[in-house]
Amino acid sequence: MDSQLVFLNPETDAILDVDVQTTFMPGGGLPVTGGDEIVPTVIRNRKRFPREHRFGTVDRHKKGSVSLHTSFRDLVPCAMVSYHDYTAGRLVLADIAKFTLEQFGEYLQQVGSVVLWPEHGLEGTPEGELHPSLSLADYAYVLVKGLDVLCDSYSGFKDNLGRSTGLGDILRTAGIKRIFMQGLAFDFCVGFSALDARAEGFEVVVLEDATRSVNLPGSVKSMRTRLLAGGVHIAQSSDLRAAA
Ligand code: VGL
Ligand code: ZN
Repeated sequence: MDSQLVFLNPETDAILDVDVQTTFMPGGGLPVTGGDEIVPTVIRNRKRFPREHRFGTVDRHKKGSVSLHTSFRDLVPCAMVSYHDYTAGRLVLADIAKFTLEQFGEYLQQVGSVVLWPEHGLEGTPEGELHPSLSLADYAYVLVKGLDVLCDSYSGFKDNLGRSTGLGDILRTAGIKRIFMQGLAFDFCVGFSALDARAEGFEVVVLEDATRSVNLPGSVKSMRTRLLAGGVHIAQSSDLRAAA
């Protein structure tokens, strides 16, 4: 992989730690291979930014949400479901579902196909919080996403229906022009956050070695292609340098 030094600008650069949570690490609800290995790198990178330029996201869901396979009967974790599965009458709700089948059908019609994840980041559990090695006090702002039982949210900037979370405005107000991203997972929440930040006009650099991927079939290759097509830079932590 090409390497190019990146000189940090202390005035206009921010770091965004995406979903650094035990739920995305071995032993967690949605384990990402090697997810735990990034924590020291994440912390080391974060130290290069002043506290007022450190941001984070936390993925947090309620049981019975549209994004979890346990809201349905007879579906395996990570099942892909499309609007066609709905119209064909193949979907049956579990008793814990906090939505109607009609609401789910409408959601599918709008977002296309979805992945029904294993239970992860549950509200009221440690898995729905920052990793214990990280603290809210270390950040200017940490955005919680995924709490809407009717809509998943991969990106920290917009939910999966395209509604703004307000994070872009917060970063703009802080004078941020370029966002460095790290965390979990590259092929979902980091990737979609990067694409949406770019669409909001930020320069975006994903620190690849400080990420790991869920790795569904084709998900890493497809995200990498989208990121490069969208003008997101991919760099390594070792490329970072203090302001020239
Ligand atoms: C994520 C799937 C579901 C992520 C969150 O943080 O990448 N992926 N929820
Ligand atoms: Zn999630």
